[in-house]
Amino acid sequence: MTLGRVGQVSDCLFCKIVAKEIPAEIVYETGRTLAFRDINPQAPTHALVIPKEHHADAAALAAADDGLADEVLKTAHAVAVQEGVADGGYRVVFNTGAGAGQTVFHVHAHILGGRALTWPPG
Ligand code: IU
Repeated sequence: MTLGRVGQVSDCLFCKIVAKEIPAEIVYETGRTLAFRDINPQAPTHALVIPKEHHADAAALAAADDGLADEVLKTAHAVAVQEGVADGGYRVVFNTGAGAGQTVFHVHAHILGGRALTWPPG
């Protein structure tokens, strides 16, 4: 990987969204997090919450141990409230590793809501 500006990786798609180099429909932003709509929504509400700083997956984010994981979760809930799905129930999913379906290796929480969500997930 190539390191670009501090905390970002030049060939990472989500770092490019943070840098506003490629467009995304941003729905919420804090100092250290960004939320935007998933381009291939799996529910009426489907947003992704990312830390602006690059961490490959949830394990790497947890290991950073500097409060950033907390901020990602707080943003996730704020997005659910803003989108009107908090009362009806919503799901926060971190696919972690290719075997779990992770395809973009900049950690992201999927926020899914607005329909009945079944268990177990596929
Ligand atoms: P995954 O957990 O890594 O599989 O999720 C990646 C998500 O990123 C997936 O739901 C894509 O639809 C989504 N996404 C996006 O919103 N914008 C993009 O430009 C790309 C992927 I590439």
